[in-house]
Amino acid sequence: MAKDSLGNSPVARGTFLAYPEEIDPDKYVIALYYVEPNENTTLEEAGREIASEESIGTWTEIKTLRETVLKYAAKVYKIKRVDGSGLIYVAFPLDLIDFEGGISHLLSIVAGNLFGLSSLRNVRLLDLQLPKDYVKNYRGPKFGIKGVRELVSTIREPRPHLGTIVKPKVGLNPKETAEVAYEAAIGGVDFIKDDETLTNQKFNPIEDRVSYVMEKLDLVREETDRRVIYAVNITSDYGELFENAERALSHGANALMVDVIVVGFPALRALAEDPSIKVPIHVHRCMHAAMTRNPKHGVHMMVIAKLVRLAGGDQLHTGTAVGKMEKPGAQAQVYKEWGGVKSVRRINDFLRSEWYELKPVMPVASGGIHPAIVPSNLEALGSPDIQINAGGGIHGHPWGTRAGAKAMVQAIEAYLKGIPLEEYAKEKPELREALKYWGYKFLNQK
Ligand code: RUB
Repeated sequence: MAKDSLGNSPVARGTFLAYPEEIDPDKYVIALYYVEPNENTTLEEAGREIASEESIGTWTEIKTLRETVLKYAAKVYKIKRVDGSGLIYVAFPLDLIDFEGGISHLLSIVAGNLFGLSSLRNVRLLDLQLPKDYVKNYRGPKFGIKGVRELVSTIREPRPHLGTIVKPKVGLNPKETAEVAYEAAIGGVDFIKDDETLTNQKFNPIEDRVSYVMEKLDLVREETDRRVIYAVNITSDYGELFENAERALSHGANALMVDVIVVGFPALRALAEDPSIKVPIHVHRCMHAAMTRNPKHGVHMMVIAKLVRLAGGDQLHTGTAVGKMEKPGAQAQVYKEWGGVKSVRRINDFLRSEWYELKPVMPVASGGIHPAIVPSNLEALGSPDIQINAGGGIHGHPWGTRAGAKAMVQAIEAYLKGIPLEEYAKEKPELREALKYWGYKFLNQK
């Protein structure tokens, strides 16, 4: 007899199982899991263990499981099996969830103890379907795609935005940072950001950095009539996070940036909902791969994207089609559509789509991008509502940052005009040089 830690009593069986037609998606949060149970555990048992552990159950039958408690039980209502593993849909009743508790409470349920259950060899939260009654408790992005476009005047003729990360990652002083920012902005970028590890270190404090960079960007505005956004990385523990925001804003910052996984979704939400913060928030995701990279275990980037939209990020890194970072893995037969470049596109399309009242979020492709791989990225990831960020792919140009930015602008133009890069490069020396220097690095990398 297969191990069944819930016991085989009719109560245990009925409590955590439902027929699909019994689940009204307006009344449940629905979580989709990829599950590989351990030997001696069936998929159905695995599903019931998740539903039980994350709602009203425990490892044994208990005397305090009263009739009045049963309505809070999560229910497994659909299982798709393939070779011992499978996809399991679990519906969590809305009454189980503390709406005031926000994302932390939601995660403690749908992504809580279940990851450590010994009966599961692997389990990955692939997606969350959140009903309107839940989503309406969140304000989402203040700016969203449209708001960011308004700032850089690309509303009338939408095109992909070009961003850069000041490089080297750390080590420059505020004046040197501002010099690099000026060169990139004059070269044509719409957006400049700090790298994920530069915050308020002694060698480059936020106040000085922001003052110098914004001075240079004001100059760019006078010279070119273009407004360029600078997202200041304020990532830090909670109290300091708001101190950093204040330091940046009081010195003229026109955007903020946070590393969402390390500061936490509630911190992002608190920033986005703070009425004194009247600038867009760029969301970096360093450390996400600790939970998103393994195709069998962890949390899919789609879930992180949904939570960032709830929390109020205006722009979010979602990955590249071609670049230096790995794509989400897709070995598992059973859910191919959740892996690879297709899944990045799927996330981007979610961020761009209508989602109740919450504004769309600008997806950001970043990581090893240089001109030659711009068309493949735009084609695969969707355009024009996307920002392409290049760090090394701009500052590493043999002629320097300004030429590097120009080459990237030219690559985007070529794609939008439907002209092959090599042909467009005949009239564009910066692009020609970039193609000569980097070739098609990363293009055929698996
Ligand atoms: C960009 C960079 C970013 C990564 C993050 O620099 O390193 O931090 O893109 O990855 P460069 P992701 O352009 O020189 O590679 O966007 O996938 O989270």
